[in-house]
Amino acid sequence: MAKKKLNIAIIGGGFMGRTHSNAFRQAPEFFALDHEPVLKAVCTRNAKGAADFAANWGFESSESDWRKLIDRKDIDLIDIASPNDTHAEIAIAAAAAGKMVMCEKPLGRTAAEAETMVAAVEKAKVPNMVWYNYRRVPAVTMAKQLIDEGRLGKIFHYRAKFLQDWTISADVPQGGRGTWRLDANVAGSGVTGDLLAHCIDTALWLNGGIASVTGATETFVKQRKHADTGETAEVKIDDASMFLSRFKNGSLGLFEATRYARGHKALYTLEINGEKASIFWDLHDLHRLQWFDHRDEGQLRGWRSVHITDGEHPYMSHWWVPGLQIGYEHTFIHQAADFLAGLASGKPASPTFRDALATEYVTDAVLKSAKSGQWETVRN
Ligand code: SOE
Repeated sequence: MAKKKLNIAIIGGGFMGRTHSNAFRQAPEFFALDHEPVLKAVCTRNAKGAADFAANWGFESSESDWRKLIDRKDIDLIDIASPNDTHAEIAIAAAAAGKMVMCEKPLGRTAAEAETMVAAVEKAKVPNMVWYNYRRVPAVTMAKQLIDEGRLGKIFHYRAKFLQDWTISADVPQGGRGTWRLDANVAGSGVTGDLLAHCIDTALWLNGGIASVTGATETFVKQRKHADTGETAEVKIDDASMFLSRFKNGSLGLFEATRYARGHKALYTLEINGEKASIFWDLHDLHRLQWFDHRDEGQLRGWRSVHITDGEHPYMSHWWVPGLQIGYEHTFIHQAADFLAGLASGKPASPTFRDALATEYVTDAVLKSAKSGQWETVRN
């Protein structure tokens, strides 16, 4: 059967533009899909940069004005991989033009902004998805399966952290290429929207909704030079953020994200403790799932380190032979494949924009609580 061509335009040629381009290139090579992704166009602000990116990744054309892509009849899907302050405007215009929309996380800079994006894709009834890639680490997907099968029993605790150390120096500017995450106007928030959002998305998926939170944030470096203006200005993002939560299922949550954990570059870990069993996962050892089962024979009871590389593990039958592991970029390939499979089956892959809005409600409540010093109810 001839495959249906799906013409894709990616907006953004940075780190995420690369992960998404690679995902759409690789997905049809490893997954049997009805759709054939076609890299039609890439857009970055700099025309030469866009042309170079297009040549490197095999895009048919390049642009420096994203609006031209929205007007093009030969584009089916707009994939937003540009900084956070561009997400809403592009997504709303793309949906109004009847295009499918995929968006890098976080969906919006605030929940209010994200709501406008959800309304736009739902009004236009266009397929949509947010790139919360860590759901598609095979070990994390497997954790979801084990929880859904009831193997952990009642869940008591959910614990997650995402630690980095790249902004400790006061010389790192705010704003500009590579450092826009430090500019609140562009990013919305600091580690709450950038890193905790990953932890929250995974938590909501694995352990269900969060009812209330109490949090604290800190901005350790108060002033930084702005890369665009050269002026030193107040830093308005949170450098570190932590919160306690009550999940709707009665379990307690403990979350932390920071860019000031010296020695840690991207340490995302999560642990879930249930009545019958516990799970631990670590991004630096992403192909392993640590599993403790209280039902094991007493003398031999202990933590097992399961190498998630067998054909029977999630996604792994699509890759090499048992025992050979895959990595970070594969999470994006899995997500692209799931999105395309969802188009064919009519069963949308998650997280949709609406699913991702739930994360925004939590991050908004954490930031509100950091200001109020109170427990805050999470909108649902
Ligand atoms: C920040 O450094 C960052 O690149 C995040 O923006 C990504 O979402 C995360 O996966 C890795 O760290």
